[in-house]
Amino acid sequence: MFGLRVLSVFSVILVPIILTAKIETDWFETLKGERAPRLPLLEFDHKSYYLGIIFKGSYFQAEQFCRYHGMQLLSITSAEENDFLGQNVIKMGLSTERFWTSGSRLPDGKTWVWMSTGRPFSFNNWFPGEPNNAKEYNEQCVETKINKDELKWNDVNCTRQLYFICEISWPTDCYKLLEKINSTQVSDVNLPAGLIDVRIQP
Ligand code: GN1
Ligand code: CA
Repeated sequence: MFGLRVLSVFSVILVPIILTAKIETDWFETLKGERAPRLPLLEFDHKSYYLGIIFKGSYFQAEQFCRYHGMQLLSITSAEENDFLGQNVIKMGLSTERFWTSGSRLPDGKTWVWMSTGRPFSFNNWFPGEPNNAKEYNEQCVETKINKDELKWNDVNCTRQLYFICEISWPTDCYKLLEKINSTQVSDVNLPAGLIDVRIQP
């Protein structure tokens, strides 16, 4: 009888606690980088980027590599972001190289969208005369390359072998929380009820 009661206390109270702790640990591990990429990353706004020069591959192989590392192929949504990436490509001595973005018109054959987010282009920086589906090469994917110190975009056939840029967007809540924690002064911290403040008062 006593054993049964202990068992029911265990299952009703302890199991949910243990499960919750496990879920929270998993979430924290993910945030900390357990599943997040272990590649050298660039940071801008609420995104991190991997400028991939490990191998050249098709648009699909580039996307596969990014996904494998918990990221996605690049999307560029502002002139500031385009400039930031361009400056880093130049800094890394890769100005003559071409990189895949996630830009594509594969879904309907005509609308340029970022496959990483599903959004149509809100900003663009095409080379003059692009996109041109040159020589009917079935150019459905977007590469980017430095021209006059900035990244310009061009449509090319998705099977071309190029380097690529992966990205990961940090969820706004997460990002705001990290920002809040980072900017919190120890002297501003109020302890919740039940905790004893042991700080030496000035
Ligand atoms: C041409 O010269 P290049 O390779 O950067 C073409 C592009 C095509 C690309 C296909 C002005 O670019 O539109 O997508 O070849 N540029 C022009 O290989 O025609
Ligand atoms: Ca083109």
